[in-house]
Amino acid sequence: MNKYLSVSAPVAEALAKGKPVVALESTIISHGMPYPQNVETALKVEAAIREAGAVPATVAVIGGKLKAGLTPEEIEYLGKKGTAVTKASRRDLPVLVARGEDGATTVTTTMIIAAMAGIKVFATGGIGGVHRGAETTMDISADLEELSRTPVMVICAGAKSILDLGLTLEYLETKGVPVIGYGTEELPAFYTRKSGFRVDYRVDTPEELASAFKVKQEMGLGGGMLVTNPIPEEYSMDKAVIDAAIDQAVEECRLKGIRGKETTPFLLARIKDITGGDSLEANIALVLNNARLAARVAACM
Ligand code: PSU
Ligand code: MN
Repeated sequence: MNKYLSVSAPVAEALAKGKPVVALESTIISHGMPYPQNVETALKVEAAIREAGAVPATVAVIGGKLKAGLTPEEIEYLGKKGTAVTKASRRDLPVLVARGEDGATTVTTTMIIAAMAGIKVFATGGIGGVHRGAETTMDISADLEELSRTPVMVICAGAKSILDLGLTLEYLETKGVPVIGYGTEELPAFYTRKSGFRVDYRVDTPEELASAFKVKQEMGLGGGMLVTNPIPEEYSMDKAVIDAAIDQAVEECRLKGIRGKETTPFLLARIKDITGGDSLEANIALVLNNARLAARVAACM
């Protein structure tokens, strides 16, 4: 086992016994939602995974340790500290760990730590991707690169149209990452079930997701797989409302000159403020939905 890795007792026990385990990220806690809803949601998502018969492994860097599996106290600590916790992508891990600091893991670093621990399935809300205007800013999330190299299945609700969804799909194609629609031919756009873009394959059962992932690893192709699971109908938002909020947030981001790792957290917070509580409710519902699917897929592995 990697000397910097620390797997919690329940997660270690489940892995040793071959029981299903689902990884969860922590940037969604620190940077993705306000306190205390972030902590409540994180605990609810863990509970949903347990109810579905799997063991949750929320991932973070705490005191320089790469943690797979947090206690409720550790989740509360990260949630309260909020954006004061370093948002940790691949490039941040060396210095954070060497200094013994804390970090909230993005999709990228959650995949890295999950893979180190031997966890194959990871549920979240949305992934990073190619930002709008990337043809000049070159702002492309490290999440896409990680999906191409690290063998973890990421189950999300698609990507928000804060990103250029067409370019995000092009990038994933170039990198050889399969983009699967769960019960849909169309890429979901996080708050809405449709985006106007097609996924590579539609898959309708957890068994088939698990089997495609297994075949990918057995062929030696390496890398991950992206499963996009549409938000439940009853929580999906009005496309015109959410698109207007996103356009406004993207424009404010440009005018303020916000760049780099601050971009995504800024956009997420602005969208939440512009749309009031509606987007937060949708966000919570879709994460729970993804966690339940992830638990079922993990059980098939
Ligand atoms: N997109 C969302 N919600 C999120 C994130 C992205 O809809 O919470 C977070 C995830 O942790 C993701 C990260 O991995 O932001 C991507 O950040 P960046 O765009 O800076 O790579
Ligand atoms: Mn970026």
